[in-house]
Parts: sequence; C-alpha cells; structure tokens
Amino acid sequence: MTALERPRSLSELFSLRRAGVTFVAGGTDWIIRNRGRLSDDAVVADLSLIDEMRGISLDGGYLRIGALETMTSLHRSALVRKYASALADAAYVMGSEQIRNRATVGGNVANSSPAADTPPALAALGAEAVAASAEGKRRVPVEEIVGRNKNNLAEGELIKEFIIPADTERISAFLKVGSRSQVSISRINVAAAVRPQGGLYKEGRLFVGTLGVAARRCAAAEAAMGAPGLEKSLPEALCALAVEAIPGRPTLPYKQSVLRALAQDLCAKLAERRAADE
Ligand SMILES: Cc1cc2nc3c(=O)[nH]c(=O)nc-3n(C[C@@H](O)[C@@H](O)[C@H](O)COP(=O)(O)OP(=O)(O)OC[C@H]3O[C@@H](n4cnc5c(N)ncnc54)[C@H](O)[C@@H]3O)c2cc1C
Repeated sequence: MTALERPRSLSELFSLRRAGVTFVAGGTDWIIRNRGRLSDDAVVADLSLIDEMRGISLDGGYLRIGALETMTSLHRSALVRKYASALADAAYVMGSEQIRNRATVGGNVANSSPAADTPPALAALGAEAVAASAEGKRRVPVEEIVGRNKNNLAEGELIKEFIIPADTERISAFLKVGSRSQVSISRINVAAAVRPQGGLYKEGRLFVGTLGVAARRCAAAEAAMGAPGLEKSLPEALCALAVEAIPGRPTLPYKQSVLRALAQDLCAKLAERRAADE
C-alpha cells in the first residue's frame, strides 16, 4: 500500500532514508500528475508540517521566503511587496483564489512548468533557492533550478527557502498574458528588476517565461533598458529572444506580438513604481 509520511522537521524527513520518496506541498500540480498513478510501494512525504520551510523575514540585507509560503501569503506580505514587487505581482495573478491559497512558491519552482509565473519573477530579483538534502544545503540561482518541465534538483533534494537581496534602490515588476484575463496559465510572462537612473533603468535583470523554459534571461533587453530609445530597442530585443528560443514554432508570431505589447506595459509599470518611490 502507498505510504504517507508527515514529518515535522527536515531532519525527520531526511531520516526516512527511503528510496523514491515523492514530496507533496500544496498538491495543486502533484495531485493532477499522480492521481491514480502511484505504485503500491510509493512513499509520499507531505511537507506541509515542516515549520522550517515557512516564514517571510528580513535578515542581514536579504529577504527570506520559506518554500511552503503560498501565493496568497506572498502577495499579502508587506515585505514581499516592498523588496520583491515582481514576486508579489506574479503571486497575485496566479490561478484562482482557491489555487493561490494552496499553491506554494517552492512547488511552483520545483514543478518547473515553462508557463510558471514565479520563476521569472524570482530570477529577475536575483533569488537563490536553498536546496536541502540529507547531505546538507546549497544555494542555487533560481534560473539554474528550473529545467524543461523538470527541475535540476538532485534525487532526495528539496527547496527549503528562497533568499532575495533586499535592495530599496531597486524596483521590479512582473506581467503576464494568458488566454483569459483570470485563472489563466501564461502564454507569455516577463519580469524585470532594475535600478532607476535618470529616465533609464540600470543594472537590469530581465527574464521571460514560456519560451521553452520557465525563466530565460534576455541580456539584450537588459542593455536596452539602460540606454536611450528603449521604447524601440526593448521590444526588438524581446522579439529576437523569442526567435532564438523557439525558432520556427507556429506560436512564434503570436508570442512576438504579445512581447511587443508587454514591453510597453512593463515600461509603464516600472515608470509608475519609480514615480511612487520618488
Ligand atoms: C486550476 C489551476 C490553475 C493554475 N494556474 C497557474 C497559474 O496561473 N500560474 C502558475 O504558475 N501556476 C498555475 N498553476 C499551477 C500551480 O498551482 C502550481 O505550480 C503550484 O505553485 C505548485 O505548488 P504546490 O504547493 O501545489 O506543489 P505540489 O503540487 O505539491 O508539487 C508540485 C511539484 O513540486 C514538487 N515540490 C513541491 N514542493 C517542493 C519543494 N519545496 N522542494 C522540492 N520539490 C517540491 C512536488 O514533488 C511536485 O513534483 C495552476 C494550477 C491549477 C490546478
């Protein structure tokens, strides 16, 4: 019979030392993927009682976000809104209210869907995931954790928390377009974190989701945001990234036209945030 384990700490979880343990957090992806498909000897570890994987706090210049924090807790958090507004934006537009109440940020990254909303936001913010296993912990940039529909965690490793530089000089934003205005998976999403300087945006980090992987960096778009004429050069850079990432795909023209519109909206949203900070 399938076994269910409900450890209360990471050390209890790692002491299970059973091969092939599968983790479940909020279950919003896991249940859909595993319903009726678990083998009799499967071991399911429910992570939800592990308090070390919860909490949002500011510590030594970094924002720490436990992997079990839900989309609702992220977008309601004053700390997330202040230091990581792109992540608050992504959490706010994800799924329905019921999904946001269950879906965890660790699960969203670990699931690694190319259309996931939090990975580009976290990557733009320079977030690192703290990966933990019985062997210890390591810090990995979020964009290196997400692969193509598969994460790059090692066997038995999980995401304990995320660490984001807490920088008040930086503003950030996330935008997505789906097939509907609500409860819609992203057709395209984009996130940027920048340092405003004059009318330009320096030291930018810009990531696009849905182009084959959940978070693809666009160096040309980052350069465009820091130079005059960004209204023209930013959409051009994003469209060129789409050609490079998904050449010849039937969805390419659609994605390019959405990226052009998102580039404009991103500039407008960042300008709004810059003005609010002044
Ligand atoms: C109706 C609906 C609408 C949705 N809309 C959106 C949307 O708009 N945008 C979007 O991005 N997503 C959307 N999703 C997917 C979203 O709910 C999930 O990606 C969610 O964030 C996953 O978190 P979870 O806690 O439910 O993970 P689970 O379902 O529990 O787990 C997902 C996967 O991650 C692994 N896992 C979970 N936590 C960890 C961890 N800490 N470390 C390592 N591995 C872990 C599990 O083993 C499993 O493989 C939607 C889902 C549904 C059902």
